[in-house]
Amino acid sequence: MAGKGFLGIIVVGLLAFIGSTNAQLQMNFYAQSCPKAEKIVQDYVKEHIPNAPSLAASFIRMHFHDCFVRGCDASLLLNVTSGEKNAVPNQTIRGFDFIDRVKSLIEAECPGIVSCADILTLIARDSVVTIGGPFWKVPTGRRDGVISNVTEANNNIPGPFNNFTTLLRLFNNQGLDATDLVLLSGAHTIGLSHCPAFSRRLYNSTGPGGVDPTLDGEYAANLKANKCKTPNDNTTKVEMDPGSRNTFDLSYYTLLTKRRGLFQSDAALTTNSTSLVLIKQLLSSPQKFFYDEFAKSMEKMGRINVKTGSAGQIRKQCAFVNS
Ligand code: HEM
Ligand SMILES: *[C@@H]1O[C@H](CO)[C@@H](O)[C@H](O)[C@H]1NC(C)=O
Ligand SMILES: *[C@@H]1O[C@H](CO)[C@@H](O)[C@H](O)[C@H]1NC(C)=O
Ligand SMILES: *[C@@H]1O[C@H](CO)[C@@H](O)[C@H](O)[C@H]1NC(C)=O
Ligand SMILES: *[C@@H]1O[C@H](CO)[C@@H](O)[C@H](O)[C@H]1NC(C)=O
Ligand SMILES: *[C@@H]1O[C@H](CO)[C@@H](O)[C@H](O)[C@H]1NC(C)=O
Ligand SMILES: *[C@@H]1O[C@H](CO)[C@@H](O)[C@H](O)[C@H]1NC(C)=O
Ligand SMILES: CC(=O)N[C@H]1CO[C@H](CO)[C@@H](O)[C@@H]1O
Repeated sequence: MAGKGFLGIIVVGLLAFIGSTNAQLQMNFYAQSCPKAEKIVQDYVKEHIPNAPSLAASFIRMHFHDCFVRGCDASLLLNVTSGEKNAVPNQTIRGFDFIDRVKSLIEAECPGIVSCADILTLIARDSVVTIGGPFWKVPTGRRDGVISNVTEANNNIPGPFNNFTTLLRLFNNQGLDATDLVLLSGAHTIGLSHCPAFSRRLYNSTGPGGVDPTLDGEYAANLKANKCKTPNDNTTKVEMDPGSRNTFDLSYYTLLTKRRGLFQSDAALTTNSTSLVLIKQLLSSPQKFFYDEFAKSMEKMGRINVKTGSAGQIRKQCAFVNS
């Protein structure tokens, strides 16, 4: 009896250990508990993203912002006063309602099983695939966080004015390296920005006419004439990769080498010799090399500080912690 009890304690202890500290993400985590979950996400994305391809950019960016603050735990999705959504970098994020609709479909299939963190991660991957971009593996089993803090978002999410040293520090803080920095920045091959992210390079820098001398002059003049016509324009949308903003290609890196990276943070990637070597390697390799390396970095990003086992919770609604 005593022996059995002792064994029982060990087993329970072991299970608790596996459940809390040592649980890992795994492929198709919901295979038993909600076998249709991943298919529901995929079907919804495949049906709706072709009508709104620009959302793919918003979702991969959301996933990035989520992971950089308290890990990939859907904290970004919480509607709380002074939450991450209020952080400066979040102010232009779109698509929260799309995520809520996917969550509702999954809740109808199997309530309380699938985390918002996994749903966001899957939506980001599937929407990029739907626009013809790279595929990456999404192991699942993330659980949702309960805290969303605007200060933490502002401190951890890199900004468009950051130099290479700062970018690398912020990536290193998340366990990502310079290779990940260069590859993940490649996501700027899709999507849109707004003038405040770069207009100081056009109006308030050290070159003639206030133009940033590290920015191609012709490009700068064009942006001033046709896009950000005043220093305070905060509404005009500007593609980071003009001409192919819905195509996940290598042209972002081509632009970097032509001094046409839009943000100082993009241009910064050419200021470090190791980083520049990688950019050139990407450009001299088939696009498949970029896709394969991008996939590795995305999978790594998707594992940042994930909550698994019994940590966190499975939110019923992505915008609110369970009451
Ligand atoms: C390296 C540091 C990074 C900085 C400083 C940065 C900064 C920015 C800024 C300022 C914008 C424009 C926001 C606006 O004006 O509306 C933007 C957009 C975007 N970022 Fe980044 N970003 C970084 C890394 C990443 C990463 C790692 C990803 C994803 C893997 C990413 C994906 C995107 C996408 C797709 C958009 C376009 C969003 C849309 O069209 O709605 N960025 N980023
Ligand atoms: C959460 O807030 C966003 C905007 O900040 C809004 O679009 C969305 O409807 C809100 N979600 C819920 C469930 O209230
Ligand atoms: C948010 O995070 C900051 C920085 O870690 C901390 O000082 C602050 O107390 C937090 N705010 C809340 C409401 O927890
Ligand atoms: C990068 O930016 C940080 C913060 O603004 C600054 O302290 C540092 O001196 C800069 N580093 C370089 C090499 O310019
Ligand atoms: C121009 O840059 C300086 C220094 O960065 C700053 O103090 C000033 O407010 C900026 N002016 C405008 C119009 O953005
Ligand atoms: C954008 O600019 C307008 C006019 O200059 C200003 O009223 C508004 O507050 C600005 N919005 C933001 C978010 O800064
Ligand atoms: C360039 O980046 C590497 C990481 O790839 C880093 O170790 C090195 O210190 C950086 N060099 C400079 C001058 O920032
Ligand atoms: C999409 C979203 O939630 N955006 C919010 C970003 O933060 C501002 C406040 O700074 C809110 O007004 C936006 O609703």
